[in-house]
Amino acid sequence: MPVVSALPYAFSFEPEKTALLIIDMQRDFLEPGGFGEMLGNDVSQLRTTIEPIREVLERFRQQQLLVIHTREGHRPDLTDLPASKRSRGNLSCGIGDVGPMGRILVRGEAGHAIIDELQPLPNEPVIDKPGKGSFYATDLQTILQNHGITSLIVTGVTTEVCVHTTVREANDRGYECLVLTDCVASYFPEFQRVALEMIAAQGGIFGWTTSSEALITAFEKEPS
Ligand code: TIU
Repeated sequence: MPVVSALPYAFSFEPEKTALLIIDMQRDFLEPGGFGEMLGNDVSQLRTTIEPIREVLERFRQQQLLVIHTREGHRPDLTDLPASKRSRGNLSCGIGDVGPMGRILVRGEAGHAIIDELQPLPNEPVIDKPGKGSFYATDLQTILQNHGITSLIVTGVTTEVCVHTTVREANDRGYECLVLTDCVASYFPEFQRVALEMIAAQGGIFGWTTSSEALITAFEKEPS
């Protein structure tokens, strides 16, 4: 069984019971003109995650392990968009409005798509989620159960929002989560640091953290 050097202590996992979760690597969060920028953020800060995620993704594909992508977004008729989420932020161009990459955070629009660098393969499930957590109002848990998954390698954006919400949801459902520190990013450096510390604090209250390099080293020592 691969063992990864991690915080708060070593993380052991059975590769065939482990899925790679890539959260919301969408143009709306990583490219100018999308939801992230409409919220006032410098979206270029998240792009450091692309290359390390691509390397981990390559390992999972080579070993034919389960890879799951998520996208945050809403139905074109916005019937799954709570009024509270739509009005939050008093944005002049908010969810459902037309921006430079099409309607903001709406399924099927250019901005909603996963970035070119991390395009899913046809055999990789894509979870469309209306909220920040990947379990809320989705079939993620059913898919994980059907594949016998007990551990998740967690990557994507943003660390303190959709990554944290998902890790908390997963932890309460009994999944062991390892968050890759260089494969998650925040628009706020301070939140990145603290959000990662919060996961591994108190003996791993939500899970474990480590680098993509440490995970790849563990795979190389003990390929599945
Ligand atoms: N705003 C922000 O940091 N994040 C989100 O709205 N969604 C995700 O984190 N995917």
